[in-house]
Amino acid sequence: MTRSAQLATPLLERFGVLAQARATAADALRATSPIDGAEIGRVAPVTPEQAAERIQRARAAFLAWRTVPAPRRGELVRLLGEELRAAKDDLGALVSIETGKIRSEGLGEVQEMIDICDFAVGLSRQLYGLTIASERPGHRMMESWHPLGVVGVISAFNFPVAVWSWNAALALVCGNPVVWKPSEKTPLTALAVQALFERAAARFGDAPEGLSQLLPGGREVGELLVDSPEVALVSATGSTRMGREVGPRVARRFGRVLLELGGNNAVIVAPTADLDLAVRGIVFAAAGTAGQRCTTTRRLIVHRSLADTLMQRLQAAYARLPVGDPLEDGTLVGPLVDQAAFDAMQAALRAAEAQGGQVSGGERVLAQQYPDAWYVRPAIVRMPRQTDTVRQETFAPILYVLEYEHFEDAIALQNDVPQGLSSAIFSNDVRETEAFLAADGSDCGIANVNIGTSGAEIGGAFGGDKETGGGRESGSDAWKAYMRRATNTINYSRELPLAQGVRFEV
Ligand code: UN1
Repeated sequence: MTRSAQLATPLLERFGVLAQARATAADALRATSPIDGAEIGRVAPVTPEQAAERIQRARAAFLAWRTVPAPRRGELVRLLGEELRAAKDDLGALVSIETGKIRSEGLGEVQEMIDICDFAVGLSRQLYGLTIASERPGHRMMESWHPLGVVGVISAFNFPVAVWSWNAALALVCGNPVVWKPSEKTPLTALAVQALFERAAARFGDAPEGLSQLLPGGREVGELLVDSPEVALVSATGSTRMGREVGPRVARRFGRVLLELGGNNAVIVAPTADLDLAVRGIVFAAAGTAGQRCTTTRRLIVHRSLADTLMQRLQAAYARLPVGDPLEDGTLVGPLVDQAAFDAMQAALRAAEAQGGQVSGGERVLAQQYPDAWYVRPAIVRMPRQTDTVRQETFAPILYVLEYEHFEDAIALQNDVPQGLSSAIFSNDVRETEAFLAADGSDCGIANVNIGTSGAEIGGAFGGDKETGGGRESGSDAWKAYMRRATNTINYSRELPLAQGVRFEV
């Protein structure tokens, strides 16, 4: 048995999913660890019939769950949070093994799940509607928020479990069951999370059967979820290409979508920036998670006067970055998820070079030790301008560096990409930072000052506009996407005045 399989096996055993992770079917999904490329499990995909049946089961659960008082629904999410706390080390380790994240980021992902559970428990007592002044005497208006229906979740490999939790914790307190199609690259962490959910449901006692359903499988399974009229909301995280297909398909049946697609996140470094902060913020956001977050910093827009100094400092920091086994203490950059990710990175670097870029780093490392895994030195590429390649999202640690002279040009460059997820400015000039945050500043769903683009907390709404898809998950009032709104007008008078002064008397 390889090392990654050796480490994964006892974890799967503790979650009680080892048998499910040892499927023998010819079409089983193969989970491999990016750490060494070795197989760590096989999971049987659902057949179309099973998928339809699980969606039906969720639908049946909805009919019961929607009438359970929201604070009681919150109790189930509280128990889920407890299970996650108890399993944090094991689940964090499994996330690291299945995705190649460093230990601290695997644990951080589970912490993010715990945080959203806590948030959702509080929210379960705060699903407020408004009362609204009526124009008619003896009338009152209000709005009520009701459970929506089955929520379908399609998640990506890079946050294999946190994305489910942002959706599931809110959906559950909002009165909705969840049907989850995890990335086919990460079926094992999905099995583990489903097992934790079932433990929480068993402790809860009278939760309707089928509140959380797992649909392991490939694209066809995702399509079933997208096309099912029983699925009221499809929350999909992944590439813009995927979103372009999912959005219209769900719209065709008048379903609701929540899309979390690509990002092409930039950091602006202005002349007054605290460079120590900027260097730390940029290195974590650009090279951390091996560049495989949707919030990863992919572009650096630096004032001309600082460009050489900042480049030197970044290059020195990059040279010290420990790349290697993500389970080892001290490693900061783990592997890319697979060879396809490596090939895409190399293709982007060659294209950037052809467009005038000066590349440093980006080469494969540790190939002798791990012939089937894909470790790279994070790359910095100084670009003469924002070319086609820079405007695309490549899911790898490539930081393109662009220079600016006037502040307005920095904002224009920042916004001149198709994506609109996250952005940041390092500056101590309040005029600049406020301009960056203003209506005609950054056009992203996330705009930060003096911190990097990645690592958002769950308390805010998470998501972005343009090709990022427009969805918002997690904190603030993102819960509203998971409920349907009813406007109620109540007449407590003995008259029947019509709105807008219309007269209609027989
Ligand atoms: C993602 O990469 O899909 O802000 C989500 C962050 C994390 C979430 C990333 N909280 O980087």
